[in-house]
Amino acid sequence: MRLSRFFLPVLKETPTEAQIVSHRLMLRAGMIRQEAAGIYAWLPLGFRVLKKVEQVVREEMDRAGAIELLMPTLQLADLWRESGRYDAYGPEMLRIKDRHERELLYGPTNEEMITEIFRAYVKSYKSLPLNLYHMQWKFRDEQRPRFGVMRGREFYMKDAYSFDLDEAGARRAYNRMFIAYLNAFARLGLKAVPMRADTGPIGGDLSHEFIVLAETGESQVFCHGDLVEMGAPGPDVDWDGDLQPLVDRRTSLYAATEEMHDPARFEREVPADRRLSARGIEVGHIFYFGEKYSAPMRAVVTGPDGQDRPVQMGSYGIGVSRLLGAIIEASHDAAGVIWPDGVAPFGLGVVNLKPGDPAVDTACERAYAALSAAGLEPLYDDTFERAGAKFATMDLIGLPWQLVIGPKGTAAGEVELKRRATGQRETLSLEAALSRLTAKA
Ligand code: 5CA
Repeated sequence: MRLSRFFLPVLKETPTEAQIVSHRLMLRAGMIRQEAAGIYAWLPLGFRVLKKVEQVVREEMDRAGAIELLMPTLQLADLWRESGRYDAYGPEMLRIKDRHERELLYGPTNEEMITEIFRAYVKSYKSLPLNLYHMQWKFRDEQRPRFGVMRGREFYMKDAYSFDLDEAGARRAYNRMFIAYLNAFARLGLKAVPMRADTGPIGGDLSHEFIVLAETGESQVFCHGDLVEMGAPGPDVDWDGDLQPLVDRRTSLYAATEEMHDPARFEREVPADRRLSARGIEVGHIFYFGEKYSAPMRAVVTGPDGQDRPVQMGSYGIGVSRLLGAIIEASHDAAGVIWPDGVAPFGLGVVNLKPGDPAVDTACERAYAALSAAGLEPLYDDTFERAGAKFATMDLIGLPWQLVIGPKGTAAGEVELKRRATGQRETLSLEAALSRLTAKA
């Protein structure tokens, strides 16, 4: 992409309405624009990152055996009356009427609808296990939308729903999601700690939140310090095998959100020097709730014994749009965002320090063509801005590499390659820089 033809409305001023760094940087880097309280337009740069994050989450869901579909944003109120949640959900639910006075709602989550789809088609244990997921906009009329995409009213969620014959099967499904979540967050450059959590309006008796530690987090959390550095199991686990030991390793150490915190247990189980009390951002939340929806909505399957029983369910959410804020909170400096390689909106920036200079233009065009062909998705700054402004914009938008090409260097056969994360610069020939960069592709 040529910057001269892109739409990147960066802000010079620091927006005063933004209280936390990720919100400020997303506004300044021209990623999002607030259209109403908690409702954002995703500008091209932000939209590119959203798609990258979504793709990482998708790949890890697919790896764990979940199957993607897409449900609508609008749902019939009658469906929610079947589970009893239409009245129970309260003012967070956006209720809508169509021209026939039919009651609809903008979905805050999809347990009811997925149960309706399941019961329409699946009748036998032979179709199980099944895990269906989608990525869709949700609406919750939050009392205090704030911190940009962190707590929006309209936000983008990945939600998965598992169906199993019995509790043992449902636990295996839960464990698969537990591991898939750790892997997805690790790929996004995040250290996410699973913590025992309250189930709130989703319900059920087993639940973990995945928390990224950050000073600006909305939740107070308590955990054993070792959990933060434990790392993810990686993609090569036996997804059909027994994942319980991997889960147990992470759930046997104390970790709880404020609502579930037991100070006496915390002090008993965690040595004083390992006690971590911190703020955290909830990036994912998984629930096992058994028959909470399948019983009232009569989603039953016939078991091997010929008996019908309500299917055992769990649901698994990731705040995809919130993740952008969490990644920025975890990875930025005074100059701007530092995107982890896998989710950067462009693979690198090519900075032309003197557009119009034939030698520099030629070198830049060569670099741009070679890097594009290698699939690196370069953003080529071919604009006539001052050099200082170009560097500031590149640092602000946080692409992993900057390839800087100017008249002096070009005369000497040299370019400069800068790693955004470390600030390290290296002078080398254009050929060497291109082969270094394309080797990473
Ligand atoms: N049905 C379940 C799981 S699919 C569910 O809705 N869980 S949830 O309420 O915990 O939401 C899942 C994830 O969505 C949360 O972990 C959080 O990362 C994200 N999320 C929830 N509310 C918001 C919000 N207002 N703005 C941005 N992200 C949100």
